[in-house]
Amino acid sequence: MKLDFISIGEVMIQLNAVSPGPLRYVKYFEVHVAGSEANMLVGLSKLGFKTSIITRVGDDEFGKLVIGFLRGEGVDVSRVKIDDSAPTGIYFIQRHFPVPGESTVFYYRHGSAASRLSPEDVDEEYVLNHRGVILTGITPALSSSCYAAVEKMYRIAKHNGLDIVFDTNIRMKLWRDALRARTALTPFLQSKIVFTNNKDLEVLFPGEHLKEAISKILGKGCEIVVVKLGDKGAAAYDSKMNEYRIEAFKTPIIEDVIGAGDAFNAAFLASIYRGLSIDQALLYAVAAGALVVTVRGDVEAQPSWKDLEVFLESFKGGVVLR
Ligand code: KDG
Repeated sequence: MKLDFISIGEVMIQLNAVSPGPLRYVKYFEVHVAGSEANMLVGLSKLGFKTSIITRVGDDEFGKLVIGFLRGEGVDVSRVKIDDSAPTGIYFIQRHFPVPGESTVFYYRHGSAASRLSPEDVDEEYVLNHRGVILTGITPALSSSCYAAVEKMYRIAKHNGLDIVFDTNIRMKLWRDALRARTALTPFLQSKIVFTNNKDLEVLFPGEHLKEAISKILGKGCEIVVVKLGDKGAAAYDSKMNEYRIEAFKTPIIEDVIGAGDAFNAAFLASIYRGLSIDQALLYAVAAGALVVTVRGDVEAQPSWKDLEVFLESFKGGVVLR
């Protein structure tokens, strides 16, 4: 029996500021395990899918935490390598400053174990044991060997008819240069489902109208493009360029918005692979995103199907929208 989804990427220790404001005044940090690809896999696992990750962690306490945490969330960690010559990456989150309601990430991941991922870590036979691969624009930015590893996974999936899901996830703090990001990531747009946002589309298709950019991605053979609009909700486009829109739920608490996009992706994918419509998938996706912003940490508030139903029920009789 095939597993459902596999991904490749860095899983880090997230040190989330317990109090809002500039980090230099923060006295306490809360420890979480996070990373966009792992977040999506955990989200899918909570929704009943079988997931696996390819990554590297350091031979340190944080590496042990990452492995134990992912295993506990049901992600297969048999392809996580322990590297004794580089540490597990960490990053900090500053909350509600300088923009209330927003969070800022500060990476301490240069030279980390995961930045040494390489094509040797991508075991073809193991990848082929899955139905789909999930890739993001983060891992290719970490190093040239990471780029080559992602490229290998993409090629294996393409040649063997696995579904490819790609989130553009452009982190300019990692790429530094828009042209570098555009050149590196454009080939991955030939995926079955592409998640993106307006900022990333501007990097990938500079100066082009949003709809033109989307139709170019669909023209590459992509079946669904999803544009995440943060607190404005999301829009999706199918291969005939039909548009589906949803507004975001207004949550009474915003602790930390980081990770909401990954929870959104997981719920959207889980719904599509369960055979639900794009409209229904968008509804579950914004619900999952809304839940994640209510807590610190990217994955702790990711929902099960039951949680999604309870959440939606609480909005019945008039969906409260932003
Ligand atoms: O999507 C959330 C991620 O951005 C966060 O957990 C950190 O993976 C991360 C990254 O590379 O920015």
